[in-house]
Amino acid sequence: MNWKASQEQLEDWGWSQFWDKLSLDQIDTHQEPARVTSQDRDLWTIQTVSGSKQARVLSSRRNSPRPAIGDWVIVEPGSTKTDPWTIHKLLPRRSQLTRAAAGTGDTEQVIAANIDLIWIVHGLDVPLNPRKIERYLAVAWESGATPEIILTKTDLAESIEVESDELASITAGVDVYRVSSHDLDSIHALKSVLRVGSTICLLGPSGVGKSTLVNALLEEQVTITAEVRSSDRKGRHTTIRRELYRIPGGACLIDTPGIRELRIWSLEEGLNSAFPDIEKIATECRFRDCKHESEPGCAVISAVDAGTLKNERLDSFRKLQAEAAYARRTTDPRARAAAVSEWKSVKKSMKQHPKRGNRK
Ligand SMILES: Nc1nc2c(ncn2[C@@H]2O[C@H](COP(=O)(O)OP(=O)(O)OP(=O)(O)O)[C@@H](O)[C@H]2O)c(=O)[nH]1
Ligand SMILES: [Mg+2]
Ligand SMILES: [Zn+2]
Repeated sequence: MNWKASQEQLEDWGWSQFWDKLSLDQIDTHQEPARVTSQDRDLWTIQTVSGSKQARVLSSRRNSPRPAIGDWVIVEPGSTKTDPWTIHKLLPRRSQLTRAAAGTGDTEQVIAANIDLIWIVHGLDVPLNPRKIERYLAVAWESGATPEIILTKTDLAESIEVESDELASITAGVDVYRVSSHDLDSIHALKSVLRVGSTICLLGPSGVGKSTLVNALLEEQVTITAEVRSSDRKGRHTTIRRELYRIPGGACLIDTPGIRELRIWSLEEGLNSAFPDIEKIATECRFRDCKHESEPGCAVISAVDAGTLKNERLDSFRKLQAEAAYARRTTDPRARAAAVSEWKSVKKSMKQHPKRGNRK
């Protein structure tokens, strides 16, 4: 099938001019673009102009990046109808949501690629943890997509106004939506702001209602949900695989498994975007590279002393900053080398000041 003639179908799945320009000279006549919608080990499900297919990666190059959910790839049909398709190439990503993989944390895990929005989902049946939301916001901004906060289970919220006060201080400039699966109007209101062809990745701990929301927006049971534990309202990690769904005539939604711990893989601009208040105050610091720890003339520390910035928020900022620096040191060889030489000069200066070095 000539994919060019049916390109509109791909636009519903998020294809845009961005890749059109890039891929024109990369696609052979027997190849076509497709979007990765799910993955089960070495088998990917892709959306092509002729529907959903199974595909494998051409394994000739060992270290080439593996496709993530949401990736656009160049594919070729299998030799028979039942053969899986072949993924030849990964097209450049417009955005990518990453974290450090579970375990030692020294490998990158791409949660989703080519996303426009990230929905940070929190269930109002449990107290809101502002520090957790800050972490999610920083990671989300870092991806290149725009974060939004989705508060679910409004029907179970006891003190929603208290929650909103606390939330307002950490989510300045971020849209916040409140929904309940028992209130269809709230679901329709959310659905009405979705852009056709845009891609949204849902992110949050287990049991907050991500899959319930996906089903509600699709008006179809596409993914399973399960009750939370009644003792502590913790979820049961029901969704085990990331999957991209399309609302007919609407946006694409990526449902993800509940996150136990969102570890930082890389964090640069995302940190400032999540803490615009600190970024603004920091322009007044005496030193441009002020870390807001104990430097003289630090405007951020002054703001905490003056009570205009919450200490917990600065702590949270520093913690993420330190975690990002740690991740850089342990993963990027160049950054690691720089950190080592910095450490050497610290040790050297301690030798030059033996008293300080020996002081107990
Ligand atoms: N009362 C109420 N219950 C909800 C709402 N949204 C979800 N739930 C319930 O919360 C439980 C967990 O929902 P899921 O959609 O499975 O949660 P999840 O975030 O997908 O969880 P994981 O897949 O484990 O990450 C289910 O019993 C849902 O019925 C809501 O707005 N109100
Ligand atoms: Mg789920
Ligand atoms: Zn400072």
